[in-house]
Amino acid sequence: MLPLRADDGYRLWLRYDRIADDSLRASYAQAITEIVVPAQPDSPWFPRSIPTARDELVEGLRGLLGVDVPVVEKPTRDGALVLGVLTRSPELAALVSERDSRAAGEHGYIIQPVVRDGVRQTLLVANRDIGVLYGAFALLRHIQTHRSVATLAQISAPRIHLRMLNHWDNLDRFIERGYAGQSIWDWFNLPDVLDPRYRDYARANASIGINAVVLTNVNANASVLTRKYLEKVAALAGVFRPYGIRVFLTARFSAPIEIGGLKTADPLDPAVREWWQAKSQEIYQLIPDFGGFLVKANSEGQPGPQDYGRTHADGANMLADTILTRGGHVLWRAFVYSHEMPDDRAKQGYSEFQPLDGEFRSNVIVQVKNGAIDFMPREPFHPLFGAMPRTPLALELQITQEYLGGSVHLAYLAPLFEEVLDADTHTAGSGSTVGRIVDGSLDLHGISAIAGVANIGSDRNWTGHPLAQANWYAYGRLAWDHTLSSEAIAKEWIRQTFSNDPDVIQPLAAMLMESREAVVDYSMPLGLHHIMAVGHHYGPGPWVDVKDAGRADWSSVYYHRAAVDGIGFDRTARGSDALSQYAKPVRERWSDPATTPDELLLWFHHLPWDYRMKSGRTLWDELGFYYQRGVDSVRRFQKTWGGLEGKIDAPRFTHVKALLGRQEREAREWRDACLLYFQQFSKRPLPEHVEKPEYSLEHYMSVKRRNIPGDPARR
Ligand code: GCW
Repeated sequence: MLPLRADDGYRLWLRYDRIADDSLRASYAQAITEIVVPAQPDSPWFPRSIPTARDELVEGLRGLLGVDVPVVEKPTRDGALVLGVLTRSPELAALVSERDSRAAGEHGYIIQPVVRDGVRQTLLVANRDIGVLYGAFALLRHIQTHRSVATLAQISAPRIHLRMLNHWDNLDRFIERGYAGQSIWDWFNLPDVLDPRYRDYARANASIGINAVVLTNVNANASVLTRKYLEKVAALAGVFRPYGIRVFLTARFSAPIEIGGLKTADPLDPAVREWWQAKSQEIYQLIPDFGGFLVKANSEGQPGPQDYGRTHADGANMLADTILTRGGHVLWRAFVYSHEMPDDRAKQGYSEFQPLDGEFRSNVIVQVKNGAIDFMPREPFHPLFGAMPRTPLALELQITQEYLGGSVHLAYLAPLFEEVLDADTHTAGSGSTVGRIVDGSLDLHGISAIAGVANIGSDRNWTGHPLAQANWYAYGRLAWDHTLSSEAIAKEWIRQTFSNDPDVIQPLAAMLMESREAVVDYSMPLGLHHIMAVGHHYGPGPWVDVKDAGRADWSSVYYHRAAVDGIGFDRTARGSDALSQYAKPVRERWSDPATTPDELLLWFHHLPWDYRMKSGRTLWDELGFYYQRGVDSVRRFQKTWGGLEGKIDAPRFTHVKALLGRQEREAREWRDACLLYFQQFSKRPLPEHVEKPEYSLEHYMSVKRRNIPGDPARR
């Protein structure tokens, strides 16, 4: 066998390398002999989406099949692949049943074999142009993953309207919590120079159905709203448009003061309203399909309506009014908490937002993180889900691994995303899952949104860790259809990104599927949370206290509450009573340690060190068991990966191997540092099965990590 071609990862899952199996290649070549693009006027909403689909198919098939499939205007022979938009082609519409066309919805697609005038053809059609592009990518995926031509027929439609990426990118190209280089937005050279990466980024997103991107950090800089920057934004929007991607910006609430010269940013002040009105108009002149604003207000020092005694609804509605008639949306974040509040941080988002249900304009979406604290390796679902039925809620997930080892540690996040989407809130009876709340089907909302904080940067392979590309991919696939399984997505991704060889797919998928749980095990098992190093958040820091952190709710001791009597945060009625924010069946189940799942135990309960776990072990021994299990898992990943040598190209093989080596070392550090720290309180020997720590607690506590990527304080 020839050595595999080196791959630098730039092509992501869109590699389109030639299929080696001759008969398989021939079966596809026979199924698609020509691409038919009927002469049709361009769509004003998705200009050039059809030619883009055509080009993608021609390029993709050239790579996969090694043939140049001709493009024609009318079907001439068996195997014609006919592209078209049903609303503009009565002839094609007549071939598709009304039911199928409805099932494809506004942005989905239909791939359907037909025989017309004795010619065997495949329709690739949609109700809007963008659906044809999505269908083209689906067809290429079908071929890339070596699925049979017999199963080509499919109908698919996204369940959520706005499938967004949130970039936490600053105008100086620093990415907050970014671990894969600098921002890919080269603001200095925009709008004159359009880096080819912009198009490749748009292609990758369109291939998985992402249709909205917020270009800038939620810790916002008002400058992006100045004319000079808006022209740069417009240039990016122009590149993205054929790919069906709308651009959003973060709006700094104090912008009227900072760039508008006003004295106030009070949302009820007429001058402020006028300023935003004019600003929105200016934006729409430059970017007619501008998506809207994402706002972080009165959170972690950001300005907001509360600075003027107004509510979040006052602020959101004022902005929403300025873009309503243009079809724009305001995504208003519910990630708010204050250290001046004596209340449990986990309760504050709910307390502030739940009473505002029903007060938001129709084009406001409240964006809620998956959990009530902050993207921990595991959190119970946020209690706001299901608690604001009159308000569309967007689910905010974090693709970048702020608390899961940056782009050093392997953590395939689809199981985390799936766990949240499938969580049953019981707010409107059983089956009230987060997924059904977010997609709008439970409360019948006309608009729905999901957001993922991007892990994309200027690194050649986009995401730093070669396997972290899977998180971008899986996020997009779940945003399209949250009922897909994370394992199926992993396999699909592996087939496209590495190989269709079952000896690669099986072991690699198994390793991906276990990887997030491994990180939970060696860093924050059994519901422990927020015990990482302060500031950059990389590595263990269970000892971080208010002196180190500057405020209690940024410390670790606030969350784990380890003491001689036990460990864990009591959120029952005896403690902070955060459980009162959940629906009764959930509250009851989680109020009793005996019925709380082990994975969430210390999130909700403070328990003695010798508390008897379901396994029969004491809590202290169980903690040791989990920390050790996490380390063991990483060692198993190293073995699995080692077994793939020769089946994965050398550059990517070597890169991942090196990263796994480092992850194993750092998993041990997490285990040793945490167990030694907690042992001060448990005063019990380390359980037998746990390896002896390499260093003393003092050593781990003295480790200073500097210049960690993504740390805003580093700059
Ligand atoms: O997770 C925390 C991060 C901050 C981030 C904030 C937020 C953008 O540490 O860096 O700020 O959440 O989501 O607003």
